[in-house]
Amino acid sequence: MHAVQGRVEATLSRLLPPAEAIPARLHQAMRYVCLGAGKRVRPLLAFAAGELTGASPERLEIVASAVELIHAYSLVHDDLPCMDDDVLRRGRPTCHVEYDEATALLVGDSLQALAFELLARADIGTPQRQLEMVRLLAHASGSCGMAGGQAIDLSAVGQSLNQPELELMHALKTGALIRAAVMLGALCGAPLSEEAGMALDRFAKRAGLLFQVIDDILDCTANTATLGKTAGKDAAAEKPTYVGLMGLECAREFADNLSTQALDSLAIFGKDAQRLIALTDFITHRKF
Ligand code: GRG
Repeated sequence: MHAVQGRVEATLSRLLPPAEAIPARLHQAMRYVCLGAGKRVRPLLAFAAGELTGASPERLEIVASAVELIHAYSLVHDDLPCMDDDVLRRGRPTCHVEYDEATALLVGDSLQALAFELLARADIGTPQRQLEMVRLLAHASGSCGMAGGQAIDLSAVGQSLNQPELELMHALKTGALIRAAVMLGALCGAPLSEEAGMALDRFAKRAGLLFQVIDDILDCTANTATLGKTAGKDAAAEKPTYVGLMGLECAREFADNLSTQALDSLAIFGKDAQRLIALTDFITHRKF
């Protein structure tokens, strides 16, 4: 994990515009939000999925970075006063606090654009494969994916959602990008059989939901210093969560079941799925 995290940090640092390049303030802010922190869960998943298809690390570092750029953009926009209005992210002042709102907006826009530029320009497969990757990441990020999930999240404040509604919101807001990370990693290597591709997609969906259920649990059980972001925000903002819906104990049980189901979907890959198995364990037991 440390090796992949280090590699992604180095790749992002190489691919982001230098801090002194004009417009320097924007480029400094882009580097501020992307470098030096973050668990890099999505890149780790991309690398682990890539192992199943024999993908090269040179290709994987590009798609992993593209997904991480989209993730970083989403966090910057999510923290803005017009959205979740938060002042702390990854243990540091949020982008609009450290810089200003207009810069934060442009940072998000620029990171999103850079993600697609990377997928389009780097040598990561045949042109047809690259087009498929661009389509996959765009769909996962847009109104039928992450941005759509965020819209549902914003409109659900103060509402009570039932389990299928909550699941849809999280499948879009958090799950879509996690799923894309897994599938993009796999797409960097040899094609999977239809059966294996479906099994991997099942895994990715379950891992995405698991990630979010754990996030809900941590929001009400961990403290701000450990999380590196403001704890207890969901309840304070009257957001529907798994803990709110089913209580803490049932949410934990639900997470354990999802973890087992995610691991079950990997059975078809045998020992090749070792890293995805380890990551599932990491996601299930993470403390921040
Ligand atoms: C603004 C278009 C737009 C989308 C925002 C993903 C998202 C939608 C908002 C993030 C808010 C949030 C706290 C969501 C819960 C799950 C989540 C994505 C947590 C943060 O991801 P981690 O834990 O963060 O992987 P690090 O900092 O480790 O990268």
